[in-house]
Amino acid sequence: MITVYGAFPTRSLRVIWALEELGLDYRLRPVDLRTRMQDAEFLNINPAGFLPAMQDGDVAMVDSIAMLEYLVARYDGANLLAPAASDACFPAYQQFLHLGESGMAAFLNVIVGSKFMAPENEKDNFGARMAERMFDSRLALVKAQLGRAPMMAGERFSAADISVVYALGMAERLGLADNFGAEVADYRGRMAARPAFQRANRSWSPPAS
Ligand SMILES: N[C@@H](CCC(=O)N[C@@H](CS)C(=O)NCC(=O)O)C(=O)O
Repeated sequence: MITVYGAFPTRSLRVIWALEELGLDYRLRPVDLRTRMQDAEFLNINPAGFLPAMQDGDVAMVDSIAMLEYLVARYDGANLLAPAASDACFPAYQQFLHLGESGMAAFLNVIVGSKFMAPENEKDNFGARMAERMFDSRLALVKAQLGRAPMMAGERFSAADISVVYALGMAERLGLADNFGAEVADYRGRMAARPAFQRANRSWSPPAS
């Protein structure tokens, strides 16, 4: 049984969504972001204290994109979440799988820190404005892809959509969805309609504040 250490609305959604798409059994172990550094069981899996973390038998992992790649490599014999390396759509798959984190969500972490954790006089800062510009430039690549094809890997759903859709949702929660445009809105609607996405979202009960 795979255990996902997560919290709403963190990147654990990517892992849960992938597990739901693959029809694998899993257990969700909630971690409270506010008290995670006192959560000994969680810290045993990820001493660095960020989410998500995952345990699968002897395997303990961090980093949501690495986990997606692990699940694809170990459990996706039917190629539900990734094209074969020989497939013409593999390069786009690989690119957007990583771009969703390294080119999008990672920059948004800087904005989260500035908006919610920085002292008042440091909230509006050069780093946060630069992170927003970086995000927007990568968003343009997502928009260009949607001008060519319905999904990140082309005609077929893949883990690259899981990666990018999470980043788009995170951007929306930060008030950055104004320039998403119609194609991105339509794409998000199509992805949100997937039963596995809906089951993944239902698996959470947001912690009481
Ligand atoms: N690249 C990592 C990023 C992980 C990350 O930033 N997680 C956030 C929650 S979504 C977190 O735990 N932030 C608190 C921290 O980094 O200490 C991944 O994809 O898993």
